[in-house]
Amino acid sequence: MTDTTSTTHYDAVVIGAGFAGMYMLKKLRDDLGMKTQVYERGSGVGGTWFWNRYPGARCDSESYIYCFSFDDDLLQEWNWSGKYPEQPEILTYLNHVADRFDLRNEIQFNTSVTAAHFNDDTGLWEVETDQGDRVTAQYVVTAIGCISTGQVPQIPGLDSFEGDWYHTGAWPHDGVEFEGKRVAVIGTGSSGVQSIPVIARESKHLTVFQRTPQYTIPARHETVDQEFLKEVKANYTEIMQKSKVSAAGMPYEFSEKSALEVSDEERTATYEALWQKGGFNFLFGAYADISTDRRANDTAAEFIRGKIREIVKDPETAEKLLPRDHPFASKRALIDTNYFDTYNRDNVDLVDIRHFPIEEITPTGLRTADGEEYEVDTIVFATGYDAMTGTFFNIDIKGREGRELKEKWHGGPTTYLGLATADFPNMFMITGPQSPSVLSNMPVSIEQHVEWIADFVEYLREHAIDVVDADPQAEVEWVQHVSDIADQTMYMLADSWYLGANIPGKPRVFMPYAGGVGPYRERCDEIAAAGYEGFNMSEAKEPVLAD
Ligand code: N01
Repeated sequence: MTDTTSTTHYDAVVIGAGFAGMYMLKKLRDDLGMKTQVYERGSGVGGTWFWNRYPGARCDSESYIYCFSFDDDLLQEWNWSGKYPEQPEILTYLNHVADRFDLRNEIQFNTSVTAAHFNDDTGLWEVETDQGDRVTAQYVVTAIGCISTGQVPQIPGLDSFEGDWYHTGAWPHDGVEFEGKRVAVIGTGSSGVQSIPVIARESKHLTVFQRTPQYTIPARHETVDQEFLKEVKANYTEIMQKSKVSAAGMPYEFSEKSALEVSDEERTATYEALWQKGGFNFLFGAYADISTDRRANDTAAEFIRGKIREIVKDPETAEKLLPRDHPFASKRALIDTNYFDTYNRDNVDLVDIRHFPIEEITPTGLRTADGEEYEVDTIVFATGYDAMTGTFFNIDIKGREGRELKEKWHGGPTTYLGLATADFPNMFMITGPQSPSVLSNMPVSIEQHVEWIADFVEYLREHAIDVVDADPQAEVEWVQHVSDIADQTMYMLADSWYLGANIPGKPRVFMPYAGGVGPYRERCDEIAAAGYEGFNMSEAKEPVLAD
């Protein structure tokens, strides 16, 4: 596609400037001395935190572990204010990181990569952007996020709607005025559960359109306890190390007990204590078999249903909110601030669209299949993402002999370690499909991938290897392993975006790796120690050096 004689050549092109792209740039540029170009579609750094500015947006990981750990001074100097960091605070942090490490010069903003084609003759990637850039690079690293292509369902009539509508993942930077407005929120995943309580407070009336009721645990959000932060800072090395070898990238205590080996009284007391403590403690700290044994899981699910009945005053509304069709934490586990309480407000209604889906959006609102009309001024789509693969497919990626990534992955993504995919040489994916990614505290998984990729690139340079590709057989075995692990979990029993179930026509394949952050890291390290087992390496026909 590109005339390589007239283009700029880079050692590496990185796509995206969120946590992943920023750190990858720093490693390649500062540690390996590589000429690196980052392309970022937003006008600033931050990735998901640049786009997700909806009311109530904050992270479910506690702030002291939702950050980079690669620099001790950075860890010591940054002071989080919220226990769970809010979007503006995370974005401020990421801007601070960009300034502190002088990253902006190599990031071209407002630029989407539209195509990346591997040239078999030169062993180089040819990259094009929507701003007319045509460059070559030895390596392409995707740092495009797992949840970055929003999905607005195809409901007839949206074009005719006379009010305003928004998707949570593409929120206007100057905010949305809800005062005096009748608002519809469609969707009750993480984004819905976070935004609904805030929109309820700000709007005249809120109607929530719920397809699947959710299990959610109170976050117990508060300002950071300064004494706690002091203790954290004194012990950061151990805390981060514990996170790196843990199951989910968080330094929590994990229970080793079975929910079925204790008395009903003891179990209820444990659940109650963890419900009061809040956050992911409930999921990790209760019982080891909640995520693998349906009977154990049922005990937690029933406890949460009891809490919903207790909190929500109107029994009919409470009944609609009870999750029954999937196990607890088989969809993304949620934590919330006043979610169920919100349904006690006079200005909030809940509409069950499982049985009577939204049939049409009219100029003045929404109509459901039972013929009910809901007049609204504003519609908020909290309807999620074409996760894990959608953003890859937005880019025309072609590997060896013009093979399209979209065609290779038409039955679901296939990768080696979630880091590479056979026939797409010299392309690395940060938190790609079949790595722990979205089942973990993301910065921990991102740092592991960035450091592993940088070590590998250094190894390749030291060994004068120009082209590296995942071995197809190693990939087949990894894909099988990912699937075998998933089959042992509750994840297979829900219609979730982990399985692509939210996107009509998407193959039902479990996309992240559920074997745990610690064991995954160990496997990656073993592979590296064995001379990067499972990768085929060769010299390029015409090596090209960046100036
Ligand atoms: O999206 P979701 P999200 N008609 O896919 C419903 C991360 N995140 O943006 O469950 C009607 O989870 C859908 O219903 P159902 C986090 O990893 C993190 O909330 O498919 N309804 C569901 O209720 C998270 O998991 C944070 O039946 C439709 C909702 O919309 C991921 O991003 C904050 C529909 C979508 O839920 C995505 O979360 C925010 C349709 N056609 C996000 N299509 C934090 O860390 C979908 N729905 C806090």
